[in-house]
Amino acid sequence: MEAQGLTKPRSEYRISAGKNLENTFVQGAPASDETFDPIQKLKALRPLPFPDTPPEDAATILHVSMYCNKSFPVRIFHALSSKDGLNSHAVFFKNNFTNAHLPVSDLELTLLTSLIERINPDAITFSVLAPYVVETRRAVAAIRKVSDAPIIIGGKYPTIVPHEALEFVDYACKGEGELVMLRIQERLRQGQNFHEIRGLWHKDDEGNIVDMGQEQLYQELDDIPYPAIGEMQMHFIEEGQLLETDTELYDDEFLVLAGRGCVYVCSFCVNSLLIPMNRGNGKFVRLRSPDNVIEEIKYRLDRCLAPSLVVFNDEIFGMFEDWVVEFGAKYSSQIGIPFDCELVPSLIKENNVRKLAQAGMVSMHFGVQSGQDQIRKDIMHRPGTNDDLMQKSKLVRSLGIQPQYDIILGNPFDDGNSLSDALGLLLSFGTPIRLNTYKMQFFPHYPFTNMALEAGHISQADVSDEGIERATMYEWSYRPKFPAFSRHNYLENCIYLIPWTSPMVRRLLHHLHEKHNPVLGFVATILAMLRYAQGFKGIATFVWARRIYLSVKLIARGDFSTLRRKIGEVKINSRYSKLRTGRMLSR
Ligand code: B12
Ligand code: SF4
Repeated sequence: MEAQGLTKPRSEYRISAGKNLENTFVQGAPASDETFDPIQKLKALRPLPFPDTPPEDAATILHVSMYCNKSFPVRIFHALSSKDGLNSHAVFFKNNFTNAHLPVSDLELTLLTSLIERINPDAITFSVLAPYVVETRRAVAAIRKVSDAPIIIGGKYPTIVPHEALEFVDYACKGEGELVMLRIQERLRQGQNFHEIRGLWHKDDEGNIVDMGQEQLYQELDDIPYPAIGEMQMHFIEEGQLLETDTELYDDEFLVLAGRGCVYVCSFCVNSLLIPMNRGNGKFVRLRSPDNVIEEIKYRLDRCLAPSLVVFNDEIFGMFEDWVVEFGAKYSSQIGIPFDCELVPSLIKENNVRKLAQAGMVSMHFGVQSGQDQIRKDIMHRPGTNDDLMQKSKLVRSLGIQPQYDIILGNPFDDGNSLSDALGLLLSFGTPIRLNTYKMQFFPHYPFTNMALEAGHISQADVSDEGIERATMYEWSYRPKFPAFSRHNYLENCIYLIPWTSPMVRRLLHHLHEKHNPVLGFVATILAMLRYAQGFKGIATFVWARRIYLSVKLIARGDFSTLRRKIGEVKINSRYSKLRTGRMLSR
């Protein structure tokens, strides 16, 4: 570790966020005379349908999602508030387009504030992740000019630094929010403020921050309503327009969470903070029942126009055998479309994957993250060795599942040797290969960020709200480096090139894996830039050149059914391109 510029033992980088600020806040306590029971309420709301019309004379609540049309929390809260009899609206203020987010324009701010003037909400909530703090501040400042409604923020950003969020909003929710939201709704009905709610931080009359702790982790996930899809009063603002049609209806892939939580604490992931933060707060890993998940999928299938893939976004889908057996049987008999999921390679068990494959799983995210065991273990705090990864990859492919390997580049602890190992490992997985190349992000208080700061790889400016915004909005996926004569830089570009599997490119990559050659490294860099331009920039010439090439190949093979399918996909893609919901443009 010292060789990497790190002096402390591993566990010390994993401090829970805010620990160093202990005792600087006023300790608050939940209201002692509260008779309202949010758990009973949640259970009572569960069987209720989503109402068809807004209620008259009810309190109005507006939920704002920052940069995420798919936002699970905002869709869940819209369902929760509507079922609870409130006049609920959800605004999806901008979407997240990988590496190509669009900044908030003045016109879009006006669309938002005009909508708020029209709706005249009694409370406004925001769901915000760390990359969107700067734009959230702008939106809040604009809203303050047209509305006096209290503003409540939740999501990963305030969960980690609630005190910072209170610089610009009235209330900040630390942790999970369903029970908090039900209490807010009850207080709204009673015309009261939102002080003394467990999990909801605020300032007292002297301006001190009141630490309201965190709500328990809710265990019965089946009680929580499904995210609302295509329901009433959902508004979408993007590219200077306000749409009233839910973009999710047009997406051919839809995301589902069958559970919450993870068993690991990788240093670059939020779970390294959430797990210590939630000690003593209930089980962190929780699953919904298979029946409940299937019901949600049916609800979505009924609404979506051309669904073709279910994507389970859980961090550890398919880990428990009993669950997998029951889910597999029900999914294959009741749902006809394929699915994709994410499972940490160390948790892959042959039996489970076989059952999932039989149920319709066609691909699986497979986190490699680093090419060297020592970096993976000591710096990324992640389980698994290269040998283990090779075995698991073979197993998954032998069961007919396509692994989608994930690797993080831009890791400042990497060097030429570790990147060469990564290239070798990925080449050994063979072809065809799907690879997602992410760029390391430095989210505040994550152990990885603390390590990179201590080793001098990054500065505080990189961890500022603006620094995080820049990096995550425009460099979430790896962008090839140019020029790249150093072995370190061109090897990263070589890794980015792996999905191009023509024999010539493969030979080039194998050669560079073995030997340092800046000239061939330059050639690899140019190819990597072409791949980026074709995938992310969506440059029409590249996209169409590739389409024509594929069509000629399919015609030469006589594979007219695939050709027809691909043409259909292109038609749907272009028809709904404006409405598409922020996913990797490279697909
Ligand atoms: C599923 C997922 C996605 C999905 C859906 C995201 C979403 N907003 O729902 C997709 C694929 C679209 C996605 C995209 C992105 N993601 Co993502 N994603 C996740 C993942 C794996 C699970 C999150 C989730 O949906 N949980 C279930 C829901 C119900 O819980 P929740 O979001 O935590 O919300 C609860 C509380 O936070 C709270 N809450 C939330 N909002 C509010 C609002 C109020 C008013 C209240 C009271 C409470 C409250 O209550 C909710 C319910 O209990 C997390 C990892 C993790 N463990 O959280 C990463 C994670 C959230 N993603 C992350 C990132 C960076 C992104 C992207 C920026 C990537 C990119 N450049 O494209 C985008 C941004 C999208 C956005 N603007 O939200 C980071 C955020 C880092 C940070 N410190 O903020 C995470 C934490 C992963 C990580 N690297 O550590 N993501
Ligand atoms: S295994 Fe995945 S979800 Fe779990 S802590 Fe590591 S990166 Fe996060």
